[in-house]
Amino acid sequence: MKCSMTTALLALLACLTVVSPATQVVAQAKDRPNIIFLFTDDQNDLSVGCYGNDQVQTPNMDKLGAEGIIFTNHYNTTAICMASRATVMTGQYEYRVGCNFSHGPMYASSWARSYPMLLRKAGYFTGFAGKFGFNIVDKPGAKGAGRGGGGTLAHEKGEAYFDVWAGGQGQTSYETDGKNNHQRIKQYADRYPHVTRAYGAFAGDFFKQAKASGKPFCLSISFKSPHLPFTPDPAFDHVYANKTYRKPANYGVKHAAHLAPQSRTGRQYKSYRFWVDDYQKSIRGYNQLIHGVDVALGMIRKALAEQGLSDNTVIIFTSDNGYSCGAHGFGGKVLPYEEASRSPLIIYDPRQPASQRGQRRDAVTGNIDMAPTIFDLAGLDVPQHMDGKSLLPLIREPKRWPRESIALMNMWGNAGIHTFAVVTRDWKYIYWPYTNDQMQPTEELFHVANDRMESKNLSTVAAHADDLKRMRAVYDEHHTHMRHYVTKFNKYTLFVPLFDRQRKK
Ligand SMILES: [Ca+2]
Repeated sequence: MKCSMTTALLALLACLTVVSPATQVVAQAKDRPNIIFLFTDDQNDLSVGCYGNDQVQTPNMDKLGAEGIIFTNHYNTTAICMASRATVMTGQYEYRVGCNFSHGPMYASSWARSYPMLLRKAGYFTGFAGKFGFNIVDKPGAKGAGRGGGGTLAHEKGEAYFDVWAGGQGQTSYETDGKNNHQRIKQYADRYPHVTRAYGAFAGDFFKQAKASGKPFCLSISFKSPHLPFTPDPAFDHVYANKTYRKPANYGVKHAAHLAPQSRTGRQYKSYRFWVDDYQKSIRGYNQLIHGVDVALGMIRKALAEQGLSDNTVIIFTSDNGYSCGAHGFGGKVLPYEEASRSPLIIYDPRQPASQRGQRRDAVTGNIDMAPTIFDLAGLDVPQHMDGKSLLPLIREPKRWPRESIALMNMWGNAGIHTFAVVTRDWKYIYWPYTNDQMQPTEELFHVANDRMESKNLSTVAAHADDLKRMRAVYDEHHTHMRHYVTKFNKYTLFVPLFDRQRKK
Protein backbone atom coordinates (compact mmCIF):
# COMPACT_ATOMS: atom_id res chain seq x y z
CA MET A 1 0.00 0.00 0.00
CA LYS A 2 2.69 2.38 1.03
CA CYS A 3 4.71 1.48 -2.07
CA SER A 4 1.82 2.05 -4.49
CA MET A 5 1.00 5.41 -2.89
CA THR A 6 4.59 6.49 -3.32
CA THR A 7 4.52 5.41 -6.96
CA ALA A 8 1.29 7.36 -7.56
CA LEU A 9 2.76 10.43 -5.88
CA LEU A 10 5.89 10.26 -8.03
CA ALA A 11 3.74 9.95 -11.17
CA LEU A 12 1.70 12.99 -10.11
CA LEU A 13 4.86 15.00 -9.45
CA ALA A 14 6.23 13.96 -12.84
CA CYS A 15 3.04 15.24 -14.54
CA LEU A 16 3.24 18.53 -12.68
CA THR A 17 6.85 19.14 -13.62
CA VAL A 18 6.61 18.35 -17.34
CA VAL A 19 7.48 21.61 -19.06
CA SER A 20 9.68 22.22 -22.03
CA PRO A 21 13.30 23.12 -21.25
CA ALA A 22 12.83 26.49 -22.96
CA THR A 23 9.80 27.33 -20.80
CA GLN A 24 11.74 26.29 -17.71
CA VAL A 25 14.65 28.63 -18.47
CA VAL A 26 12.31 31.57 -19.08
CA ALA A 27 10.40 30.86 -15.88
CA GLN A 28 13.59 30.70 -13.83
CA ALA A 29 15.01 33.89 -15.29
CA LYS A 30 11.75 35.71 -14.59
CA ASP A 31 11.32 34.34 -11.09
CA ARG A 32 14.85 34.69 -9.84
CA PRO A 33 15.79 38.17 -8.72
CA ASN A 34 19.03 39.92 -9.39
CA ILE A 35 21.09 40.31 -6.22
CA ILE A 36 23.45 43.15 -5.30
CA PHE A 37 25.61 42.62 -2.22
CA LEU A 38 27.12 45.91 -1.05
CA PHE A 39 29.81 45.51 1.57
CA THR A 40 31.65 48.33 3.33
CA ASP A 41 34.85 47.89 5.35
CA ASP A 42 34.81 48.71 9.09
CA GLN A 43 31.40 50.41 9.28
CA ASN A 44 29.59 50.22 12.60
CA ASP A 45 25.83 50.50 12.76
CA LEU A 46 25.98 53.74 14.74
CA SER A 47 27.29 55.47 11.62
CA VAL A 48 23.96 55.49 9.78
CA GLY A 49 21.04 57.88 10.10
CA CYS A 50 18.36 55.18 10.11
CA TYR A 51 20.22 53.45 12.95
CA GLY A 52 19.65 56.50 15.11
CA ASN A 53 22.57 58.78 14.36
CA ASP A 54 21.34 62.36 13.87
CA GLN A 55 24.86 63.69 13.22
CA VAL A 56 25.41 62.06 9.82
CA GLN A 57 23.97 62.42 6.34
CA THR A 58 23.19 59.02 4.83
CA PRO A 59 20.01 59.70 2.84
CA ASN A 60 20.36 56.79 0.44
CA MET A 61 21.02 54.25 3.19
CA ASP A 62 18.05 55.68 5.09
CA LYS A 63 15.88 55.44 1.97
CA LEU A 64 16.96 51.84 1.39
CA GLY A 65 15.99 51.09 4.98
CA ALA A 66 12.67 52.89 4.66
CA GLU A 67 11.84 50.81 1.59
CA GLY A 68 13.33 47.56 2.89
CA ILE A 69 14.05 45.92 6.23
CA ILE A 70 16.46 47.31 8.82
CA PHE A 71 18.06 44.63 11.01
CA THR A 72 18.78 46.37 14.28
CA ASN A 73 20.92 43.69 15.95
CA HIS A 74 23.31 42.59 13.24
CA TYR A 75 26.71 41.21 14.28
CA ASN A 76 29.84 40.10 12.53
CA THR A 77 30.66 36.83 14.24
CA THR A 78 34.35 37.57 13.71
CA ALA A 79 34.98 41.32 13.66
CA ILE A 80 37.99 41.41 11.36
CA CYS A 81 38.24 41.78 7.61
CA MET A 82 39.63 38.51 6.29
CA ALA A 83 37.70 36.11 8.51
CA SER A 84 34.44 38.02 8.17
CA ARG A 85 34.73 38.01 4.37
CA ALA A 86 35.35 34.26 4.37
CA THR A 87 32.32 33.81 6.63
CA VAL A 88 30.11 35.97 4.41
CA MET A 89 31.06 33.99 1.32
CA THR A 90 30.54 30.55 2.89
CA GLY A 91 27.94 31.01 5.63
CA GLN A 92 30.28 29.36 8.12
CA TYR A 93 31.78 30.48 11.41
CA GLU A 94 35.50 31.22 11.31
CA TYR A 95 36.36 28.02 13.19
CA ARG A 96 34.70 26.02 10.43
CA VAL A 97 35.80 27.79 7.25
CA GLY A 98 39.23 28.23 8.88
CA CYS A 99 40.41 31.41 7.20
CA ASN A 100 41.94 34.45 8.86
CA PHE A 101 45.13 36.48 9.09
CA SER A 102 47.75 34.46 11.01
CA HIS A 103 45.79 31.25 10.39
CA GLY A 104 45.64 30.71 6.66
CA PRO A 105 43.84 31.16 3.36
CA MET A 106 40.62 29.57 2.19
CA TYR A 107 40.84 26.14 0.61
CA ALA A 108 39.40 25.57 -2.83
CA SER A 109 36.99 22.99 -1.43
CA SER A 110 35.34 25.68 0.73
CA TRP A 111 35.39 28.28 -2.03
CA ALA A 112 33.65 25.85 -4.41
CA ARG A 113 30.70 25.96 -2.00
CA SER A 114 30.64 29.76 -1.62
CA TYR A 115 27.69 31.85 -2.81
CA PRO A 116 29.49 33.39 -5.85
CA MET A 117 30.51 29.97 -7.13
CA LEU A 118 27.23 28.18 -6.55
CA LEU A 119 25.10 31.02 -7.95
CA ARG A 120 27.22 31.07 -11.09
CA LYS A 121 26.81 27.31 -11.36
CA ALA A 122 23.05 27.83 -11.05
CA GLY A 123 23.02 30.19 -14.01
CA TYR A 124 23.69 33.60 -12.48
CA PHE A 125 25.89 36.18 -14.21
CA THR A 126 28.35 37.13 -11.46
CA GLY A 127 30.56 40.11 -10.79
CA PHE A 128 32.92 41.25 -8.06
CA ALA A 129 34.61 44.60 -7.46
CA GLY A 130 36.83 45.93 -4.69
CA LYS A 131 38.60 44.30 -1.76
CA PHE A 132 38.32 40.52 -1.86
CA GLY A 133 40.37 40.08 1.29
CA PHE A 134 41.56 36.49 1.24
CA ASN A 135 43.46 34.06 -0.92
CA ILE A 136 42.24 30.71 -2.19
CA VAL A 137 44.64 27.75 -2.39
CA ASP A 138 44.12 24.23 -3.62
CA LYS A 139 45.08 22.47 -0.39
CA PRO A 140 46.61 23.13 3.03
CA GLY A 141 50.20 24.30 2.70
CA ALA A 142 49.84 25.15 -0.98
CA LYS A 143 51.83 28.02 -2.43
CA GLY A 144 50.03 31.25 -1.70
CA ALA A 145 49.27 30.45 1.91
CA GLY A 146 52.08 32.84 2.81
CA ARG A 147 52.29 35.15 5.77
CA GLY A 148 48.97 35.41 7.51
CA GLY A 149 47.43 33.29 4.81
CA GLY A 150 47.64 36.05 2.25
CA GLY A 151 44.93 38.64 1.73
CA THR A 152 45.11 38.86 -2.01
CA LEU A 153 43.43 36.81 -4.68
CA ALA A 154 45.43 36.72 -7.91
CA HIS A 155 43.76 38.45 -10.85
CA GLU A 156 43.82 35.31 -12.97
CA LYS A 157 41.88 33.44 -10.31
CA GLY A 158 39.36 36.23 -10.02
CA GLU A 159 38.90 36.22 -13.78
CA ALA A 160 38.25 32.50 -13.62
CA TYR A 161 35.79 32.65 -10.75
CA PHE A 162 33.58 35.55 -11.88
CA ASP A 163 31.99 36.59 -15.19
CA VAL A 164 33.20 40.13 -14.49
CA TRP A 165 36.14 40.52 -12.10
CA ALA A 166 37.22 43.94 -10.84
CA GLY A 167 38.79 42.88 -7.53
CA GLY A 168 41.83 44.75 -6.27
CA GLN A 169 45.03 43.76 -4.52
CA GLY A 170 45.38 43.70 -0.74
CA GLN A 171 43.57 46.62 0.86
CA THR A 172 42.95 48.26 -2.57
CA SER A 173 43.49 52.03 -3.03
CA TYR A 174 41.39 55.13 -2.38
CA GLU A 175 42.96 56.73 -5.45
CA THR A 176 40.97 55.29 -8.34
CA ASP A 177 44.05 54.86 -10.51
CA GLY A 178 46.07 53.54 -7.55
CA LYS A 179 48.25 50.52 -8.16
CA ASN A 180 46.10 48.18 -6.07
CA ASN A 181 42.91 48.73 -8.04
CA HIS A 182 41.79 46.67 -11.01
CA GLN A 183 42.00 48.13 -14.50
CA ARG A 184 38.20 47.90 -14.73
CA ILE A 185 38.02 50.38 -11.84
CA LYS A 186 40.90 52.60 -12.95
CA GLN A 187 39.01 53.43 -16.15
CA TYR A 188 36.76 55.76 -14.11
CA ALA A 189 39.68 57.73 -12.64
CA ASP A 190 39.22 60.87 -14.74
CA ARG A 191 35.66 61.42 -13.64
CA TYR A 192 35.93 59.92 -10.15
CA PRO A 193 39.51 60.22 -8.85
CA HIS A 194 38.36 58.92 -5.42
CA VAL A 195 37.45 55.27 -5.76
CA THR A 196 34.14 55.14 -3.90
CA ARG A 197 32.07 56.67 -6.69
CA ALA A 198 34.11 54.72 -9.28
CA TYR A 199 32.44 51.61 -7.86
CA GLY A 200 29.07 53.23 -8.47
CA ALA A 201 30.04 53.90 -12.08
CA PHE A 202 31.36 50.35 -12.45
CA ALA A 203 28.03 48.96 -11.24
CA GLY A 204 26.17 50.91 -13.93
CA ASP A 205 28.32 49.37 -16.67
CA PHE A 206 28.04 45.91 -15.09
CA PHE A 207 24.23 46.13 -15.25
CA LYS A 208 24.41 46.63 -19.03
CA GLN A 209 26.61 43.55 -19.44
CA ALA A 210 24.40 41.49 -17.13
CA LYS A 211 21.28 42.55 -18.98
CA ALA A 212 22.87 41.55 -22.30
CA SER A 213 23.70 38.12 -20.87
CA GLY A 214 20.01 37.32 -20.45
CA LYS A 215 20.75 35.79 -17.04
CA PRO A 216 19.86 36.97 -13.55
CA PHE A 217 22.91 38.58 -11.97
CA CYS A 218 24.69 38.64 -8.64
CA LEU A 219 27.01 41.62 -8.16
CA SER A 220 29.19 41.94 -5.07
CA ILE A 221 30.92 45.25 -4.40
CA SER A 222 33.35 45.49 -1.48
CA PHE A 223 34.02 49.17 -0.83
CA LYS A 224 37.26 50.27 0.81
CA SER A 225 35.40 52.92 2.79
CA PRO A 226 35.47 53.69 5.66
CA HIS A 227 38.67 51.71 6.35
CA LEU A 228 41.87 53.57 7.29
CA PRO A 229 43.47 55.79 6.10
CA PHE A 230 40.69 58.33 6.60
CA THR A 231 41.15 60.07 3.25
CA PRO A 232 37.63 60.77 2.03
CA ASP A 233 36.55 62.15 -1.31
CA PRO A 234 37.24 65.94 -1.22
CA ALA A 235 34.10 66.38 -3.32
CA PHE A 236 32.22 65.92 -0.02
CA ASP A 237 34.34 68.19 2.17
CA HIS A 238 31.39 70.56 2.47
CA VAL A 239 29.07 67.93 3.99
CA TYR A 240 30.57 67.98 7.48
CA ALA A 241 32.67 71.16 7.24
CA ASN A 242 33.04 72.88 10.64
CA LYS A 243 30.80 70.31 12.30
CA THR A 244 31.52 69.39 15.91
CA TYR A 245 30.32 65.93 16.86
CA ARG A 246 28.92 64.85 20.21
CA LYS A 247 30.94 61.92 21.57
CA PRO A 248 29.20 58.66 22.51
CA ALA A 249 28.39 58.12 26.20
CA ASN A 250 31.03 55.37 26.52
CA TYR A 251 33.82 57.33 24.83
CA GLY A 252 37.30 57.18 26.34
CA VAL A 253 39.40 55.08 28.71
CA LYS A 254 37.41 56.14 31.76
CA HIS A 255 34.69 53.82 30.44
CA ALA A 256 37.04 50.81 30.24
CA ALA A 257 37.79 50.19 33.92
CA HIS A 258 34.92 47.72 34.37
CA LEU A 259 35.84 45.66 31.29
CA ALA A 260 37.82 42.42 31.32
CA PRO A 261 41.55 43.19 31.69
CA GLN A 262 42.20 40.87 28.74
CA SER A 263 40.33 43.24 26.45
CA ARG A 264 42.89 45.96 27.13
CA THR A 265 45.96 43.89 26.17
CA GLY A 266 45.67 44.31 22.40
CA ARG A 267 46.51 46.96 19.90
CA GLN A 268 42.86 48.09 19.93
CA TYR A 269 43.60 49.70 23.30
CA LYS A 270 47.22 50.70 22.80
CA SER A 271 47.24 51.99 19.25
CA TYR A 272 44.78 54.09 17.28
CA ARG A 273 45.54 57.06 19.55
CA PHE A 274 44.09 59.42 16.96
CA TRP A 275 40.66 58.63 18.40
CA VAL A 276 41.90 60.24 21.62
CA ASP A 277 44.18 62.91 20.21
CA ASP A 278 41.80 64.26 17.59
CA TYR A 279 38.36 62.73 17.84
CA GLN A 280 36.71 65.41 15.73
CA LYS A 281 39.06 65.02 12.78
CA SER A 282 38.89 61.21 12.99
CA ILE A 283 35.11 60.92 13.17
CA ARG A 284 34.67 63.53 10.44
CA GLY A 285 36.92 61.54 8.09
CA TYR A 286 35.12 58.32 8.99
CA ASN A 287 31.67 59.80 8.45
CA GLN A 288 32.70 61.51 5.21
CA LEU A 289 33.97 58.20 3.80
CA ILE A 290 30.59 56.66 4.64
CA HIS A 291 28.79 59.57 3.04
CA GLY A 292 30.73 58.76 -0.14
CA VAL A 293 29.38 55.20 -0.05
CA ASP A 294 25.91 56.66 0.42
CA VAL A 295 26.35 58.66 -2.79
CA ALA A 296 27.58 55.54 -4.61
CA LEU A 297 24.50 53.66 -3.38
CA GLY A 298 22.37 56.40 -4.92
CA MET A 299 24.29 56.04 -8.21
CA ILE A 300 23.72 52.28 -8.18
CA ARG A 301 19.97 52.59 -7.64
CA LYS A 302 19.71 55.26 -10.33
CA ALA A 303 21.60 53.05 -12.81
CA LEU A 304 19.32 50.12 -11.96
CA ALA A 305 16.27 52.24 -12.76
CA GLU A 306 17.80 53.43 -16.03
CA GLN A 307 18.29 49.81 -17.10
CA GLY A 308 14.75 48.88 -16.07
CA LEU A 309 16.09 46.48 -13.44
CA SER A 310 14.75 48.08 -10.25
CA ASP A 311 11.66 45.92 -9.85
CA ASN A 312 13.52 42.62 -9.75
CA THR A 313 16.77 43.47 -7.99
CA VAL A 314 17.36 42.81 -4.30
CA ILE A 315 19.94 44.98 -2.55
CA ILE A 316 21.74 43.80 0.58
CA PHE A 317 23.80 46.45 2.36
CA THR A 318 26.15 45.61 5.24
CA SER A 319 29.80 45.71 6.42
CA ASP A 320 32.51 43.20 7.36
CA ASN A 321 32.90 44.46 10.92
CA GLY A 322 32.14 47.48 13.05
CA TYR A 323 34.58 50.04 14.41
CA SER A 324 35.25 51.17 17.95
CA CYS A 325 35.74 54.90 17.23
CA GLY A 326 37.04 55.54 20.74
CA ALA A 327 34.34 53.68 22.69
CA HIS A 328 35.86 52.50 26.02
CA GLY A 329 39.13 53.95 24.70
CA PHE A 330 39.32 51.36 21.92
CA GLY A 331 40.17 51.98 18.30
CA GLY A 332 40.01 49.37 15.56
CA LYS A 333 37.68 46.39 15.64
CA VAL A 334 38.28 42.67 16.49
CA LEU A 335 36.71 42.69 19.99
CA PRO A 336 33.20 41.32 20.62
CA TYR A 337 31.95 44.62 22.05
CA GLU A 338 29.05 46.36 20.37
CA GLU A 339 30.83 49.05 18.35
CA ALA A 340 33.44 46.66 16.92
CA SER A 341 31.15 43.76 16.10
CA ARG A 342 27.89 45.39 15.01
CA SER A 343 27.26 46.65 11.50
CA PRO A 344 24.24 47.90 9.61
CA LEU A 345 22.26 45.32 7.67
CA ILE A 346 19.54 46.45 5.28
CA ILE A 347 17.78 44.11 2.87
CA TYR A 348 15.68 45.75 0.19
CA ASP A 349 13.47 43.47 -1.89
CA PRO A 350 11.21 45.43 -4.27
CA ARG A 351 9.09 42.34 -4.90
CA GLN A 352 7.83 42.11 -1.36
CA PRO A 353 4.48 43.58 -0.40
CA ALA A 354 4.42 46.90 1.43
CA SER A 355 3.43 45.05 4.60
CA GLN A 356 6.88 43.47 4.62
CA ARG A 357 8.86 46.63 3.93
CA GLY A 358 9.83 49.72 5.86
CA GLN A 359 10.07 47.66 9.02
CA ARG A 360 12.67 46.67 11.57
CA ARG A 361 13.69 43.27 12.85
CA ASP A 362 15.36 43.02 16.24
CA ALA A 363 16.23 39.31 16.25
CA VAL A 364 19.99 38.83 16.34
CA THR A 365 21.48 38.25 12.88
CA GLY A 366 25.02 37.65 11.67
CA ASN A 367 27.46 37.59 8.77
CA ILE A 368 26.93 33.80 8.78
CA ASP A 369 23.43 34.56 7.42
CA MET A 370 24.50 36.38 4.26
CA ALA A 371 25.23 33.37 2.04
CA PRO A 372 22.12 31.43 3.17
CA THR A 373 19.95 34.49 2.48
CA ILE A 374 21.47 34.89 -0.99
CA PHE A 375 20.85 31.20 -1.71
CA ASP A 376 17.25 31.51 -0.63
CA LEU A 377 16.75 34.62 -2.77
CA ALA A 378 18.13 32.72 -5.77
CA GLY A 379 15.65 29.91 -5.18
CA LEU A 380 18.35 27.44 -4.13
CA ASP A 381 18.21 25.18 -1.09
CA VAL A 382 20.43 26.45 1.71
CA PRO A 383 23.27 23.91 1.95
CA GLN A 384 23.54 21.88 5.14
CA HIS A 385 27.15 22.90 5.69
CA MET A 386 26.22 26.51 6.45
CA ASP A 387 26.02 27.72 10.06
CA GLY A 388 23.80 30.68 9.23
CA LYS A 389 20.16 30.88 8.23
CA SER A 390 18.26 32.56 5.45
CA LEU A 391 16.75 35.77 6.82
CA LEU A 392 13.78 35.67 4.44
CA PRO A 393 11.57 33.81 6.98
CA LEU A 394 12.53 36.45 9.57
CA ILE A 395 11.32 39.13 7.16
CA ARG A 396 8.06 37.33 6.37
CA GLU A 397 7.10 35.89 9.74
CA PRO A 398 9.19 37.43 12.52
CA LYS A 399 7.07 35.88 15.28
CA ARG A 400 7.94 32.39 14.09
CA TRP A 401 11.69 33.02 13.86
CA PRO A 402 13.30 30.26 15.95
CA ARG A 403 16.92 31.23 16.44
CA GLU A 404 17.74 33.23 19.55
CA SER A 405 21.54 33.35 19.67
CA ILE A 406 24.71 33.45 17.62
CA ALA A 407 28.38 33.17 18.60
CA LEU A 408 31.04 35.90 18.40
CA MET A 409 34.74 35.09 18.50
CA ASN A 410 38.27 36.34 18.10
CA MET A 411 41.14 33.98 17.34
CA TRP A 412 43.47 36.61 15.89
CA GLY A 413 46.17 38.78 17.44
CA ASN A 414 47.74 38.56 20.88
CA ALA A 415 46.60 35.72 23.15
CA GLY A 416 45.06 38.12 25.67
CA ILE A 417 42.22 39.07 23.35
CA HIS A 418 41.34 35.57 22.19
CA THR A 419 37.71 35.22 23.17
CA PHE A 420 34.44 33.45 22.53
CA ALA A 421 31.05 34.99 23.21
CA VAL A 422 27.35 34.55 22.58
CA VAL A 423 24.72 37.17 21.94
CA THR A 424 20.93 37.21 21.89
CA ARG A 425 18.59 40.08 21.20
CA ASP A 426 18.82 41.13 24.85
CA TRP A 427 21.98 39.66 26.34
CA LYS A 428 25.65 39.16 25.62
CA TYR A 429 27.99 36.79 27.46
CA ILE A 430 31.76 36.97 26.82
CA TYR A 431 34.40 34.55 28.06
CA TRP A 432 38.04 35.67 28.15
CA PRO A 433 40.23 32.59 28.88
CA TYR A 434 43.68 34.20 28.97
CA THR A 435 45.65 33.97 32.21
CA ASN A 436 48.91 35.40 33.48
CA ASP A 437 50.23 36.67 36.80
CA GLN A 438 47.76 39.55 36.81
CA MET A 439 44.60 38.04 35.34
CA GLN A 440 42.35 35.02 35.53
CA PRO A 441 39.68 33.85 33.08
CA THR A 442 37.01 36.53 33.05
CA GLU A 443 33.30 36.49 32.32
CA GLU A 444 31.25 39.44 31.17
CA LEU A 445 27.48 39.71 31.02
CA PHE A 446 25.81 42.72 29.43
CA HIS A 447 22.12 43.45 29.05
CA VAL A 448 22.73 44.89 25.60
CA ALA A 449 19.06 45.64 24.97
CA ASN A 450 19.03 48.11 27.88
CA ASP A 451 22.74 48.87 28.03
CA ARG A 452 23.92 49.44 24.47
CA MET A 453 27.00 51.20 25.82
CA GLU A 454 28.04 48.08 27.80
CA SER A 455 28.53 50.17 30.89
CA LYS A 456 27.68 47.48 33.46
CA ASN A 457 29.16 43.99 33.66
CA LEU A 458 26.37 42.05 35.39
CA SER A 459 28.21 38.73 35.69
CA THR A 460 28.98 39.31 39.36
CA VAL A 461 25.64 40.88 40.29
CA ALA A 462 23.63 38.48 42.44
CA ALA A 463 20.30 39.68 41.06
CA HIS A 464 21.36 38.46 37.61
CA ALA A 465 22.59 35.00 38.66
CA ASP A 466 19.81 33.33 36.65
CA ASP A 467 20.64 35.39 33.58
CA LEU A 468 24.28 34.40 33.93
CA LYS A 469 23.36 30.74 34.28
CA ARG A 470 21.13 30.90 31.20
CA MET A 471 23.73 32.64 29.03
CA ARG A 472 26.45 30.24 30.18
CA ALA A 473 24.24 27.42 28.89
CA VAL A 474 23.84 29.21 25.56
CA TYR A 475 27.61 29.59 25.45
CA ASP A 476 28.15 25.90 26.14
CA GLU A 477 25.77 24.98 23.29
CA HIS A 478 27.77 27.09 20.84
CA HIS A 479 31.02 25.72 22.18
CA THR A 480 29.75 22.19 21.58
CA HIS A 481 28.92 23.18 18.02
CA MET A 482 32.46 24.48 17.65
CA ARG A 483 33.93 21.25 19.02
CA HIS A 484 31.85 19.28 16.54
CA TYR A 485 32.55 21.32 13.42
CA VAL A 486 35.98 22.90 13.95
CA THR A 487 38.29 22.54 10.95
CA LYS A 488 41.35 20.39 11.54
CA PHE A 489 43.47 22.86 9.55
CA ASN A 490 45.20 26.13 10.43
CA LYS A 491 45.46 25.36 14.17
CA TYR A 492 41.83 26.08 14.96
CA THR A 493 41.51 22.93 17.08
CA LEU A 494 43.72 24.60 19.72
CA PHE A 495 40.88 27.00 20.47
CA VAL A 496 38.40 24.31 21.42
CA PRO A 497 39.93 23.55 24.85
CA LEU A 498 40.89 27.20 25.30
CA PHE A 499 37.26 28.32 24.98
CA ASP A 500 35.92 25.47 27.15
CA ARG A 501 34.91 27.49 30.19
CA GLN A 502 34.60 24.30 32.31
CA ARG A 503 38.07 23.08 31.47
CA LYS A 504 40.26 22.21 34.44
CA LYS A 505 42.90 24.93 34.54
CA1 LIG B 1 37.08 45.40 7.95
